[in-house]
Amino acid sequence: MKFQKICVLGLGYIGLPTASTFATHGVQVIGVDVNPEVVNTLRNGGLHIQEPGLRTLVQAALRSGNLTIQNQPAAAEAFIIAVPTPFREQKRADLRAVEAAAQAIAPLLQRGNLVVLESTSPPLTTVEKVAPLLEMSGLRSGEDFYLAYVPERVLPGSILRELIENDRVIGGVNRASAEAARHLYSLFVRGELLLTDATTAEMVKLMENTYRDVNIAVANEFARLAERFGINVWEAIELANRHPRVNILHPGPGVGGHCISVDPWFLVEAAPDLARLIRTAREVNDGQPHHVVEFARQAFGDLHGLRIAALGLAYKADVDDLRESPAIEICRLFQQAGAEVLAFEPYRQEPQVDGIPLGRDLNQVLQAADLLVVLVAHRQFRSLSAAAAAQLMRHRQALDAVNLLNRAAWEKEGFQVLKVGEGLR
Ligand code: SAJ
Repeated sequence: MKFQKICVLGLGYIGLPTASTFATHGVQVIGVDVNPEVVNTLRNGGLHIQEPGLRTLVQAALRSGNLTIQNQPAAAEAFIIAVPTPFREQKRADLRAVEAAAQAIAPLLQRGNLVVLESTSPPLTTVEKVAPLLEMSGLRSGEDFYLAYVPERVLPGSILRELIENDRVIGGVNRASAEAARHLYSLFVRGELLLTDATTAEMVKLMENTYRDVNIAVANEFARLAERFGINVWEAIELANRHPRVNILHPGPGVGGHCISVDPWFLVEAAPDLARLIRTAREVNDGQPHHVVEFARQAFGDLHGLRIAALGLAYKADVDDLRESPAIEICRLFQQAGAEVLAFEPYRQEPQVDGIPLGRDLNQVLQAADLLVVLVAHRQFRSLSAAAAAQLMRHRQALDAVNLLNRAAWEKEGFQVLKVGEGLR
């Protein structure tokens, strides 16, 4: 089976790198996005998202003439659906974009085509939701056309490398579909291609992110316990991780992003009577921003009127993505408590984000602040000097949610330093 022309629906963090990588491997790719701004930006040589190496890759794909950007899908030998699956009210999966993509493909579908769903989806979405929509074409999935679920597993910040190197799980609605999808991904994936059925592949994806969420939740709970017992959780984790079968993750301000903070809910929604630990872990991680603000209140007293310099709004270090960011929630909670927040996010230039004003640079944000709050461990913040901050700030108080500040260096400059996971002194 040869794939010379494919159509990728959704040009976000997954679809755009995937479309561009196929294009730079000699495949003709129609990249589709329903957002006209995204289409215009890409057509004019711009990028609407940031990811290391992505600009060079997209430019190479466009220059090769293999990648074209459109707002509607067109006939192709394979279709890849890489649209978002956020959640709606009550933490229920919002499959409207997946359904719309399948509906848009159905009239274009021809015998022998392959359709792949990559978007993270609740169990049974491929066979119960996507297949029937595609079959409106009059063609039968697995017989007249191939259908597979192939989850993406790339880590934001390392997407381009992981896209090629990671093993891929290929879930076909039948064996022939899995084989067809294997052919497609073998065009550029150097990791192993592991074949299974579509529902298992959906479950695998959800299990991976749920596993990480539950492990972060236990780390956050350990941090709270350490705070109560007056010990340093970071040291305790390092020591516990010297055990050959223990690998505790990092506590922090909470869990954000469009994956780990969302996906476990798909399992809770599908089987609330069974997914009890999963729900609790979600609640622990969702509660972490409140916990951090309460911790600050205990240490620094009334937050009303406090001028806060907040470092970082992204959902994690060294990315520009703000989706579900716990840093944003913490800033909002500080605002609700009457504090005046000015944030610095090196990856964003807009004057404000969700009602949180952004400063132009570190100095402006630190100027006359009463409390420095480190919310994201961006590379740019690692060289932050305690002496320089001490010069600029009105009061020498710091709250570190990501274990970035060197306590001794900051205390030497007269700072009162509060760290998530370390008991009050
Ligand atoms: N976090 C912690 N402590 C840790 C690790 C992470 O608090 O020890 C926080 C981060 O700060 C962030 C959130 O968790 O707010 C998620 O970050 P992450 O780096 O763990 O994961 P994502 O969401 O960027 O990417 C995940 C990855 N999944 C797994 O590692 C199992 C990635 O491989 C997936 O492809 C991606 O979700 C996805 O698209 O589903």
